Amino acid sequence: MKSEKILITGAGGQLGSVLVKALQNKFGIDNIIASDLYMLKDFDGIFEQLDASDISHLETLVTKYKVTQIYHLAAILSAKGEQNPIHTWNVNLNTWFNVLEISVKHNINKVFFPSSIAVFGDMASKVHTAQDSFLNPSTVYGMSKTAGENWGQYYFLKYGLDVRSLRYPGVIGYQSMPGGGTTDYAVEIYHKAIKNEAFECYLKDDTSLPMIYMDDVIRATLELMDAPKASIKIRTSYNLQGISFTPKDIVNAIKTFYPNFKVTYKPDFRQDIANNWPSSIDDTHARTDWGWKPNYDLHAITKDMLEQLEKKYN
Ligand code: NAD
Ligand code: AKB
Repeated sequence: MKSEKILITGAGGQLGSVLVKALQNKFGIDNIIASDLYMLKDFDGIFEQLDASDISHLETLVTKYKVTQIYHLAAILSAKGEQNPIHTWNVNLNTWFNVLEISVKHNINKVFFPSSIAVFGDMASKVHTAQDSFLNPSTVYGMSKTAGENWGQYYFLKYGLDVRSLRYPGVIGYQSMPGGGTTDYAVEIYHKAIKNEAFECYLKDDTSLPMIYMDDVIRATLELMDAPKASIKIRTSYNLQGISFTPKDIVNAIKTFYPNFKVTYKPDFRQDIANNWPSSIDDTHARTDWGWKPNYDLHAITKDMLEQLEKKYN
């Protein structure tokens, strides 16, 4: 196998911190260049401080390490993005333009762009939302992901750049904390349960959203990036489903392990965001084109989260 040199932007985030380790295991620690706005504490491997809005610094790193693949994770997520919409648009799209331009200029082999269920709005059907649904996102984050998907496809069609992308559901993992999304409650709730603290949920108890466990989402990403080029039929972004559940479902699952766990509900602005998102996703194309299949259901997620967090806190 030809050796790869892989640059990851936004590597210090919820996903990046786990994806970097998976890539280090797969390709070797010396072939992975993690980068983020801020230095990471106790990082094992190659790390570069990089604001991906700075195209000349991005190019310097691509040249310095002879980068062959880029995973562009840097972004501002849905809830945080609403606090400063224009800034969110600029960060999410300008960093992406920089990655696309530098990738073409330096003949990068493959580029990964994480999109989101946030691309859907109230004109898509809520249940089993289809791949080719009409996209009318309600957040600036969703707007930036919708535009980002189309820019990825444009670079594929116009320059032959091998851009691959997934519409991630909300990601749940014990390894890292989420960074300002609408689905963050589904991670925070496990930390509260483990610490024997009550949880105040900012979504209503019956709000069903598509979610995915960290192991599954990392595997999906690596499987997509490993798939033969000819099997990648969608160059905007693939729908991806893990499992759908409501806050009430997750509370019931936690209560099978911690019967005294207490939750109250106080919906805030994130409820409006969630109301516009699908409750489940039709990912037939991912299953057919490159063999996607999730492994974790809510019980398996809950069991693993609680076991792993117990080790972390105790
Ligand atoms: P996160 O907020 O935890 O991490 C994002 C990282 O990007 C942060 O470490 C931040 O410092 C960095 N960043 C922000 N601006 C930057 C810039 N200008 N230059 C360089 N780095 C910058 O997000 P995450 O959950 O790890 O998500 C990673 C990607 O996956 C994002 O593109 C996100 O939209 C997408 N995604 C995540 C989820 C999820 O549930 N976590 C779901 C759907 C899509
Ligand atoms: C968010 O809630 O913003 C993210 C996402 C689903 O894109 N977790």
